[in-house]
Amino acid sequence: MLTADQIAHFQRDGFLVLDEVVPAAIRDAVEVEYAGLVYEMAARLGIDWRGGVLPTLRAVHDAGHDWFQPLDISLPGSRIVPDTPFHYGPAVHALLTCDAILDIAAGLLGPRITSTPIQHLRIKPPQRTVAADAPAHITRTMWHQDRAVAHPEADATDMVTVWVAMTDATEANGYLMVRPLAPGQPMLPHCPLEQTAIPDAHLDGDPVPLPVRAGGVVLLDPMIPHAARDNETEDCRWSFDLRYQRTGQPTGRAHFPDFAVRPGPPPDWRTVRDRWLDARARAAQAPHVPIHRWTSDSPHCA
Ligand SMILES: O=C(O)CCC(=O)C(=O)O
Ligand SMILES: [Fe+2]
Repeated sequence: MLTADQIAHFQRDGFLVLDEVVPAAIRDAVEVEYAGLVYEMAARLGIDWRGGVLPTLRAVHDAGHDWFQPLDISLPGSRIVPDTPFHYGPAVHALLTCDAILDIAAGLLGPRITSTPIQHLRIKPPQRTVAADAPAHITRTMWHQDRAVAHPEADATDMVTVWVAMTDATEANGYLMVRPLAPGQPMLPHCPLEQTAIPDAHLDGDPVPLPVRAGGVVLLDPMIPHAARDNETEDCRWSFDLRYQRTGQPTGRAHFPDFAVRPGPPPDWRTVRDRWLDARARAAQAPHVPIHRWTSDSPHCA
């Protein structure tokens, strides 16, 4: 539950860092669920268990296996086919619907809250091991506003990003950074660069680093510019980014499923997983839906 001071801080600054939010039991269950997925990948490649989910994943990654999409908790923005992999399991669902997070979201959004489909796993291996064409979610993150990566129909949606640290986020492994939120912060131009990102000329103020310990969360206003540098360590940095919004407003990704989480009870995890499976089957039959509104012929992108 947020205090009145924390809510005021978030409303003024557009971010808030909170340590010790997600109970260890919920994080442990997520780790066990991911261990199952990663061991299966490793076994298929003839790689032994390396003493933990992240070291084993590291070996899978070093072997050149394409591991990100099968572990991500949503479908991709690229073309979806009938067997595009993704992961939605009971431990992930327990994380998305845990009271510790929903109480925080309720403090900012009120009592009727929906879990949006704009959510990702981010496991970032050491940058020196990441190929130039690797998916954006496993490498550094360029400056952007979250509002800008949803469709414009959601531009007035009351939404908060909840970034959950599964490992400590440090300077060395690429913690989140924000730029100060201007009063009435407008949407900044984004360009389809290496990632969809704000050109440097449109960024103001010094980056503010947001270190947080495993189990903590970073809350972000949809308009705050944020980024993360390379993971310069030899270990993986692990987080999830989740998003919640007022129920009834557009999510900005209508071709993916959302579900109400408050007032409870939320649907069972299998119901949510099945909605993702249905969305995948539909998307595979339909014309591709681009998730970005930005084109490179804008004058900002020259
Ligand atoms: O973890 C990262 O590198 C970026 C996360 C992010 O952009 C988000 O959660 O909205
Ligand atoms: Fe973001």
